[in-house]
Amino acid sequence: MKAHDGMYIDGAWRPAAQADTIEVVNPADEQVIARVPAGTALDVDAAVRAARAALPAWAATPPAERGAVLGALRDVLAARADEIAATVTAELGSPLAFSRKVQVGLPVTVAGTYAGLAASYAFEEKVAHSTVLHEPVGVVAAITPWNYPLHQIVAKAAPALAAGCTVVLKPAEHTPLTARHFAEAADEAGVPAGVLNLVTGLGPVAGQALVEHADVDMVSFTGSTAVGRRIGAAAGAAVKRVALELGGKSANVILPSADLARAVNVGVANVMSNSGQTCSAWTRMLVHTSRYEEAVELAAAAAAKYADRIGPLVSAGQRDRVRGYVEKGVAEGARLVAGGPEAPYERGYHVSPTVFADVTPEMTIAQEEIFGPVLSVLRYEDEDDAVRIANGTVYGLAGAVWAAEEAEAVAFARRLHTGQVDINGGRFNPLAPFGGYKQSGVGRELGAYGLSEYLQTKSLQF
Ligand code: TXE
Repeated sequence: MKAHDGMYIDGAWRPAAQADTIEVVNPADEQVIARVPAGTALDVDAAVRAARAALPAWAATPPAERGAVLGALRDVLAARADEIAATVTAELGSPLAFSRKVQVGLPVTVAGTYAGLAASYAFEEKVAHSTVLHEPVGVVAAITPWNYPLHQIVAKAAPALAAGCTVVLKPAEHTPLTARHFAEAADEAGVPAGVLNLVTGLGPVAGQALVEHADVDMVSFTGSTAVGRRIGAAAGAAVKRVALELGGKSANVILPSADLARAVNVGVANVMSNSGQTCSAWTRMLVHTSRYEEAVELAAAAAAKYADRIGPLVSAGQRDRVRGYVEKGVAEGARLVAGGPEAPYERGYHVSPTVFADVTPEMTIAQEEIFGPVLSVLRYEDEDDAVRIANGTVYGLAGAVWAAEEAEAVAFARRLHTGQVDINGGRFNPLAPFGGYKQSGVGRELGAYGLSEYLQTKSLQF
């Protein structure tokens, strides 16, 4: 499939109002692979008008019919999985097998869950002598990042469409080509004109215009905490619904009874996956002092195996930012046991898989989101100490606990201030809620929880 040029507004591909473009760069070889329109407030306004005009009919479409359209969308995405995966690899840099299995495979699954949920969700309930209606919030602005370009779009657009909302999507400037595939798939699947619109452009221009548009009812954003804070403030001032999926600094807590080798190996794999560009990555490994050195050795050996398996980071800016953190870790006295700030290859935005030992909780690399293949290993003295360290950041997105007995791990997980905890490795569940405590965000994605974000509640009193 060759996705169309331009922007997708009101069911048609059209040029932007102004001629400016954004370069899309392949991060593996630093070559420009495409140019997409740099949308402005004019394009945003056209897209919001289309979404508003399409809203009444889509909101009134029986939920099972909306589910059927989402099912068709899932099927088109699945049929085009190879082409979309190649596009993700070209603009993000993730290895092709990972793009196919995770970057595309995961959102195909998620789209399928919303095909089912649209049909089964209780949009109308009886509560004693009242009837409660769950109605679509309205026109949704979906602003997405580049790290899982298709998943981030599907995790917003699919529940919004299932709920009966219409959507204006503004994808990250690094990965607009994957977003075009999504819009084309929606078109082919029979999503009616205006129900899903795509505007490409820069965050502070197109993104901001969308957030500030008076006719947008809700903003759903995934990205940095800094931008999320601004979007939350703007939405608050306009009393708009907002959902925010922001950064993380998740702890992987290995209790003394755990299978250490397994916990360390899975933990390292988790951090290196997608070159560390995952908001829920377990970037802090917490190990009891009695097994600390053993864990550090295992982690360093495990990380070295990823040296030629991970892709580059998405951009020169992200690479420089991650290298800056690695340099800061060294400067603040952490012990480098794998990788380091030097570039492993001449071309491409690569960073070596890196492991730091002797990391203390107050160090910058233990507090701030790095968003690269960098693991910090911290030691704890007892369980209370582990809880204090694990909860001792501004974030609360995810985490992991390992113990010989599940019950021991679950008891510990109850003490974590975080939206998701994997017990002894965990397994992805597309129906389970995903989202943050504290500054990791507001609201939840996935499953019925994700759908309910896009609904508002009316009660009929009899
Ligand atoms: O994010 P931005 P960036 C974190 C991660 C990373 C850092 C910076 O730590 O290193 O953020 O990445 C749009 N109004 N995460 O700079 O800028 C932008 O166009 C409206 C965590 O890429 O937040 C893009 O579509 N929109 C994360 C989206 O916001 C604006 C995933 C995200 O970009 C805007 C990505 C504005 N003023 C980065 N400014 C996660 N939670 O998964 C930017 N945008």
